[in-house]
Amino acid sequence: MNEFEYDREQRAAQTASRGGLPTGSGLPSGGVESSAPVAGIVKPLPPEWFVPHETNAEMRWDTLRESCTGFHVPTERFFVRNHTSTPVIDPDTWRLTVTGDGLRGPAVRFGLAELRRLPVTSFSSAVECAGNGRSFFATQQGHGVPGTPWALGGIGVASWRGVRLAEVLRVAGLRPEAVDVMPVGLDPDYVTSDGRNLGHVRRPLPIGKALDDVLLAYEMNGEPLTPDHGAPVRLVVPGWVGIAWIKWVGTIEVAAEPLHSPWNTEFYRMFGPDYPREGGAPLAGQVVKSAFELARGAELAVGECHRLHGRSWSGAATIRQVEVSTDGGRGWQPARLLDRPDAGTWTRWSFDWRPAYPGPYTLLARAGDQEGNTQPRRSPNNREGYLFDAVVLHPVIVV
Ligand SMILES: Nc1nc2c(c(=O)[nH]1)N[C@H]1C(S)=C(S)[C@@H](COP(=O)(O)O)O[C@H]1N2
Ligand SMILES: [Mo]
Repeated sequence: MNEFEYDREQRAAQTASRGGLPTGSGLPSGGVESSAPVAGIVKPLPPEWFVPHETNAEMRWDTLRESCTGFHVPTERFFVRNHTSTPVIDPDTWRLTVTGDGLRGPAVRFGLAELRRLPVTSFSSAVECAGNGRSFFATQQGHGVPGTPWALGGIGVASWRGVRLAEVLRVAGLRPEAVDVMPVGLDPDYVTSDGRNLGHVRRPLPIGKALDDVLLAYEMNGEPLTPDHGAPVRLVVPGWVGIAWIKWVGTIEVAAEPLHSPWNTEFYRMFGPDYPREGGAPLAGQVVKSAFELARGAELAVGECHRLHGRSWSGAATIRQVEVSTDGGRGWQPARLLDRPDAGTWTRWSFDWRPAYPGPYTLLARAGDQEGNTQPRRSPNNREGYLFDAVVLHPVIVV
């Protein structure tokens, strides 16, 4: 059995046995301590696991290892990105309505039990906010941007189980003329800071992607979806920015002409001097990123061997290689990949380092994927701070 097979087994075991809070180190004695709750998020947000940002909760990378979480992020510690607040929906009375002129006939409604009777598909995939890494535009590129100041914890990988959107559209009677599909969330209307009510969170998806690999998921990590992650049903859109992964889906509009919403016109496009006035194309695929499972500013003992861990991912293709620099980017050495790279998820890696001298160091990790996408020194500046893919400087102190 090679290292990848070993890892795959661990991964399968983890999916099978998930549930409950991680035990062991990483938590203060007495269990999970709750931080100040984030308005609108239902689950507890212990400060060991999350950094709160307004209505959102960022996953902490530095405590991922201590609790032996493995390949998938347990649902309890998965990041949450809410435009408004988590609705708690009764799965027994919930209905999905599929409607629009992209269908041959009238609207079709599905209950949860009906969806569960359709062919089942499951796979692992990363959901990542388009703004993940946004704070580094300011700290590394001197380009301050509004919006949630994510470090790198606006991402999580879970196993998802559900029915293909293609199957549901087929049952609903899709016309060949259909071009766009718009899932609409059941969370409260989104009102901007200047008081405009933009209605329910919703974003059109081109029919090509909708019929390709998109899932209407009702399970995450082997359990029914939890309220914060879209119960009873959310979209899973492999490789695409998180906003495409609409949670709490109530309606799906299928149209024979292009659809628009503020989430594909006003937001989630690249804006700024380098882009057209109406913005670049609606954001679709995610970029390449890498993260250390280590605190920023961590103290490491001089002369000892440290096994550094991290993960790299790309929305476009499987990870091809990961390199680490311990001297601020002058020298690079390959990291050891711990997973067989797989499209749509992350690849874990490790790197052994024995620092010879005390003092401050800057660690860097950079990955490339099979399509030749890599991590540049600078990301394209854009007004909203989307798609930060540059190499992140990770300061540590050797003592
Ligand atoms: N209905 C609805 N769906 C939504 C959102 C939302 O606010 N409302 N946020 C989106 C964004 S921006 C992201 S990044 C992901 C986050 O998924 P998670 O909270 O399960 O991690 O959900 C997406 N789906
Ligand atoms: Mo997002």
